[in-house]
Amino acid sequence: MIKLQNKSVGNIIVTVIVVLIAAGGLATGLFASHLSSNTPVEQTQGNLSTGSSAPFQLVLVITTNNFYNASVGYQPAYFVLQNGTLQSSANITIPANQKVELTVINYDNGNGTVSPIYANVTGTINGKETIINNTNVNSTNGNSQINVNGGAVVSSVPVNNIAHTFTIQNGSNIILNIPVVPSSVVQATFELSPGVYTWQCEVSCGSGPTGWGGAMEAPGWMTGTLTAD
Ligand SMILES: [Cu+2]
Repeated sequence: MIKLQNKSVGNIIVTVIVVLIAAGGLATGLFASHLSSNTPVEQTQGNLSTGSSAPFQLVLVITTNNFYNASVGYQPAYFVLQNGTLQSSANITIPANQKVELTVINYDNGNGTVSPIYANVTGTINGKETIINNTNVNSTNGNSQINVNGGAVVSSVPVNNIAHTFTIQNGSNIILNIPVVPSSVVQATFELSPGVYTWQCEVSCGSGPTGWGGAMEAPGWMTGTLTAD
C-alpha cells in the first residue's frame, strides 16, 4: 500500500511536470503567434504616424512677470505647453520634414521696438499666420488695424503693434518669422529640414538700455534652440 501510494505520488509529480511543460509550450506558442501577428500592425502604425497629414502640434505660451533675478526683476518668457504644463523653451524639439502647427498664446498686452522686416510673416504655409484672438483689437483700445472676426489671416502685422516674434534666422536669411501681436493667439504652419536651429524673439523686450539684455539673451526666455529631427 505504501509502495503504491509512493507510486501514485510519483505519477502525480510526473503528470504535473508534463502539464507544466505542455502549458509552457502552449504559452510560448501563443507568445510567438502574438508577436508575429503584432509585427505588421506595428509597421502599419509607424507608416500612419510618419505618412499622416495631421500636423505636429507645438504650443508656445508667452507670459510676463517671470522673476529673472534681483537686478533685472521680471521678464517675459516663452514656454512650451506640454501635457498640460508649462515647460522650458530652452530646447524645443519638433519632427523634421513634417508639418508643424504652431500656436502661440500670448498673455503680454504690450508692444515693443522691432525692425520692420520682422513685421512680415516668413517661412509659413503661404507666408501667412492666423490671428485667432486679439483682445486689443476686440476692445476699444486696440490700434493694430487688424480685423479679427473669427480669425484674421495675415502676411504681415503693423510694426508698431508687435509684442514678440518667434524667429529663426541663418545669418540675414529669415527662415521663420511669426510676429505676435499683444494679447493674442496666433497660429501658423511650417516645416523644417533636419537641423539644430536658434530661435529668437526680435522685439527688444528684455532688460538694459537696448532692451536686448535679460530675457533676450537667456535660453528658455526669449531665445533657445529648436531641434528638428
Ligand atoms: Cu520678446
